[in-house]
Parts: sequence; C-alpha cells; structure tokens
Amino acid sequence: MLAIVSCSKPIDNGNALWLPEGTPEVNAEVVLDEGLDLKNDGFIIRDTPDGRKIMARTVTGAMYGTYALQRMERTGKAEGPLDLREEPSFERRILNHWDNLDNTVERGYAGWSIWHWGEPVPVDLIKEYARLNASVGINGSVLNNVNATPEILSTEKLERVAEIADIMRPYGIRVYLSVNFSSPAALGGLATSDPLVPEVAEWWKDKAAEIYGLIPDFGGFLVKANSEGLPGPQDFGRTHADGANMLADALRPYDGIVMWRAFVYSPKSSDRACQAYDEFAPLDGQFRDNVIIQIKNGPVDFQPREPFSPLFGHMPNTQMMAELQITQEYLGFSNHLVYLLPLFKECLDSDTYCKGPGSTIAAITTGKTYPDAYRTTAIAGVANIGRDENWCGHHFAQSSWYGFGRMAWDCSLSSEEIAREWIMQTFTSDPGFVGPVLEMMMSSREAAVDYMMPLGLHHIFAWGHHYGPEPWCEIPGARADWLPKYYHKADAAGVGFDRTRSGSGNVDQYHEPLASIYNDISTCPEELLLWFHHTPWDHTMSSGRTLWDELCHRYDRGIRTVQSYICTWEEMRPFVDRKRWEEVKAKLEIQESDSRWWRDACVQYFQEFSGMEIPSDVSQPERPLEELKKIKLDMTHHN
Ligand code: BDP
Repeated sequence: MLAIVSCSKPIDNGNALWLPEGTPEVNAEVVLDEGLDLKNDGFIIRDTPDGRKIMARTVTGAMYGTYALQRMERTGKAEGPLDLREEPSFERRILNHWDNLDNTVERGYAGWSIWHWGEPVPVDLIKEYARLNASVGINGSVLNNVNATPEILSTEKLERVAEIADIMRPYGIRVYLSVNFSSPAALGGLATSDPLVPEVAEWWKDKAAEIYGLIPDFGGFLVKANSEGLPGPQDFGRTHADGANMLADALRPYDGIVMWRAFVYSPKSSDRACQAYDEFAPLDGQFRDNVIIQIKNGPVDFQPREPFSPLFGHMPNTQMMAELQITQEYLGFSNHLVYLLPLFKECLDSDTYCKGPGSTIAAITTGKTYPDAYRTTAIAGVANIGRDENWCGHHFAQSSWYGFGRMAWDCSLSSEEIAREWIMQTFTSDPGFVGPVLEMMMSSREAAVDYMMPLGLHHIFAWGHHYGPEPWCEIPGARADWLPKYYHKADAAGVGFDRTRSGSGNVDQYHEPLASIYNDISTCPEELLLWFHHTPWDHTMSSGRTLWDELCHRYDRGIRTVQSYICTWEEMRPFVDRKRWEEVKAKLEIQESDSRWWRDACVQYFQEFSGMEIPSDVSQPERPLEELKKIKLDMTHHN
C-alpha cells in the first residue's frame, strides 16, 4: 500500500507517483492501493476513525477522487460522514475536436484551434485544458477533424501529436486521431488504399508501429469513411466492416481501438433518416472486437430535436457509442444560451425496446444490454473549445462541456444536478442566483426548439452555416437532402415529413411499441409530430388548437422565454462580475433578436401554405418575409 499524506501540490511520494500539477487542495489523505476492488480509475471517499480518505488503485483515480471531493466541498455536499464509491459509466470519455491543421475549427465558434499547429506548442494552455477535462473525468481527445487530411499521419505531425500527448498524459488523457482512409495512397504513395490489398494493410501496420513508438498509450483512430465525399472502403467495392477491421488489426497489438462513424447517407432510400440504418444494420456481428461504431444521437444530424437513431437498437453483436455535439452547430453557435444536457440525456435515456423495456441507449452503450458484445465502452462529444478567453465563446457554453464530462463519468446524474454544480462552482452558491439561473439553463434547450423548429420540424436552416432560418432555401444543383424543403415538405395540405408506413417507412426501423406509436398520428408524441407525419394544418393538437395555431404559439413561447432570460439576467447583476455579466447580457440580446427572426421567417413562410390567420393572442411578425430573404450572413468562417 502506498500512502500519500497530502495532496496539495504535485507530490513525489518516493515511488515516482505524482498527482498532476494543479490538483486541488482538499481536506483528506490520498491512499493508493493497487489491491482495491475498483474498476477503471474509480475511487472511494470515506470518513474513517483516522480521518477522511480518498482511496484509489491508480494515480488518475486518486486525482478524480480529489476533484470529486473539491466539487462536494464547493457545492455543500462534503459534510460527513462520507462513504462513497464511484466508477465511471463509460470507460472512454472522449472529446472530438474538429480542428484542422490550418488552425481553423470546423463548426467551431470559439476561435482558432488550441493545438496551435505549426506554431510553438502552447504547453500551459494544453495543461490547463487537460486539467479542466480531468476535473470532470474526460480521458480522451481526438485532436483533429473527422474530415481528416492524410497529412496528420506524416512523421512531422505525429511528432507534434506526441508532444501534446506527453503534456496530457499526467492528467489521464489519451490522444486519438481522425484518419483519412486514402492515406496509404495519398501520403504513402501506394497505388491504392483498398483495405483488402496486403500492401495497404502493411502500410497501416507500419504506421501504427510508428505511432506507438512515439505515443505508447495512443488511444486509436476515429474514421469518417464514405460520408460526405470522404474516401472509404466502398470506393473499392469493400464494406465498412472490411475497412474498419483492417485498421483494427493494425492497432490490435497495441490495444488501440477504431471508432468507425455511422454518419453516412448515400441516397439508396428516399429518406435520409433511413440511410445509416440501411448501411450498417446488415453488418452487425462483422466487426472486430476493437471496433466501436460511433453513432450520432439522431438519424439525421444534431438537430435541436430528433428521435434517437434507430441503429442503437439494431446491432446487438456490435459495440456502439453515442456521438453528441457539444458545439452548437445547429443551436445558435456561441451566441445562444442553450444548456445541452437535457438533449444529451434525452438520447441516453431513450428506450429502444430492443430487448424489452429498459433497453435504453445508456444501457446499450455501457454494455449492460448486450454484455457479450462489449470489450470496452465509450462516449464522444464534439468539442466547443477554442482559443477564446472563456474557451467556448459563451460563458454558459462551458456548462455543456462540463456536463458532457460529468454525464460520461456518471450517466445516472440528472441534467439539473449537473447544472446546479456548474453554477455553484462557476459563479456563486447564493440561492438568489442559483435558483433563477438554474431555471434559465434547464428551460433553454426547449426554448431553442420552440423558436427554431418546434413540433418535430428539422433542418430548415440557411444553406452552409446552419445559423438562421431559411425554410424557403433553394440552391440549384445542391443535394436535395441538404435543403430545408426536403425536410419540411410544406404544401397546402399540411407540413412535415411522412415517415409512416404509408410514407418512407422509417417508423419500422424502431422496435415495437415505438414503431406503432410513431406511426399513428394520434399517439405520436407532439414533440416529434412533424418528424414522422405530414400533418394537416387544421389537425387538432392536445391543446385543442389547430396545428397552425399551435405552431404560432410555440414560436411565440420561445421568444417569450428568451425575453424572460434578459429580465432574469438583469436581476443577477449583483452576483456576477461586471465583465462576465455584460458579455452574457450582450449574447442574450442577440439570442432574443434571433428568436424573433426565426419566428418572422418561419411563421410567415409557412403561412403562405396554410393560408390561415396568425392567432391574435401571440406576438405578430415584425419584418416582412421579402426583407428576411435578403439576409445573407457570411458565417462559414466564423473564426
Ligand atoms: C455535420 C457538419 C459537418 C460535419 C459532419 C460530420 O455540418 O461540418 O463534417 O456533420 O459529422 O453536422 O461528419
């Protein structure tokens, strides 16, 4: 047994075991005991006759215990007697950075890449990043964009990756890389990247040897293949399984993994929501045991609300992990206050019914539903981090990063508990602040759904930047399924995508009873109505209103909720330093004005089809549609 008698600073206990720089001072003794029965960097915090102890098997576990106790001290939960034991829900808790080698960040709204490619290594910044992640239990970072360039695997870049890995290692964080499937040809000069050609497999094996020579604890590869124009095994007539397995074999000697993304939509079905399932479900059971299929929460693309991806319920012999988007690509960038944990939890808590009730996405991806299929468990969040002074562009956007980590560590925590912790540690634990701000955060995702895309509407964004509304958008020659009209299908009869059995049949990708519930307009949850049904404008909703009136009410409700945030924030002035208060205030004003923009655009556009009056008890559109159609924001390079 190794006892560390204090944990205030980096400690060399004589056994070359250190708690990393910056680990907080807490009122407890840290005890490392390799014989403890604890999984995966878990820890115990216990009050004993000799005082309070943090016990762990690993240094990383001890570090997590220290942060946990600090959190408890700061949130008023450290009163004794304590006896708690924590082990993570997911073994791999990973951030996906969509950072490019030119330091831009795809869908990043918080400045340039923190990795400073091509510039001196920002050691202190990376340490700080690692410490923030460690404090919530995140233990992996994919450093580069899923739209990966072959160059990331060049020796020069790998050496740089190794330097970053060295800085993060003490904090328990492993690095991973996104790789481009055509690297053997594009970087290695081979004639092909066909996964079944022996020279190609050899090339990847040599590359893996080079990587592990530099980074012994390298985590593995993330792969976007045959998706949105990226190369993949299908270019050579091979399957996703052929491609993933070839890479998995290269990483196997080092215990590395392949996270193979299921974000594909080759238009074999006329409904994009069906396509990932169509391609992947038939491959169940064909993947090596060091491959995990990484699946976005919804079947389309990180919309404000989607049903869960039906793939989760249909690969019982395959390891799966959820990919959530922390960066707010479709939720107002870093301008809108939208706390995302309710969205994340909605996904994890969704019951797929694949093995009867209780087969939630959390149960599946933590390996409980199909234990035989899982060698490792994981979860990924697309990072919202950049070089901005506050890391995320919006002070409140930090809460979704924090929350992703907390949920990945313990997926039974509620989004409210997580928000409360974050508020108390970030601002103040004064109840006069915590209560109103908690209410604001907890209602914010639903407010965004209301003012952007209520009742199951989706993907009616402006072309390219996904910020504002453009339900009318038409781009000659563009893929139909990148355009709003494909999704909303508004006409004189109604609005919404018919995914029922008489439509695209997507409902049958769900297990019963969901398939029948979604299929029937009278049982389909209203929040998903226009996702699954082309619904008549005069359809009666549970409120007693027509669909048209309800739609107008939802937009109005969204605006009113954001307006109430401005009032709340005014009252919070005494609790917050001037700088942060003003910065948040300025963003709330943008959000409020954007919410009216969404209402003006959507209500007036859809009115052209419904031909119905806007109810008199809601706020009325302010700007004419023709004026809104002229708005052209250049937000493609938001950095
Ligand atoms: C979409 C983004 C695009 C990503 C793609 C992906 O618009 O920038 O490359 O997803 O996840 O959400 O691969």
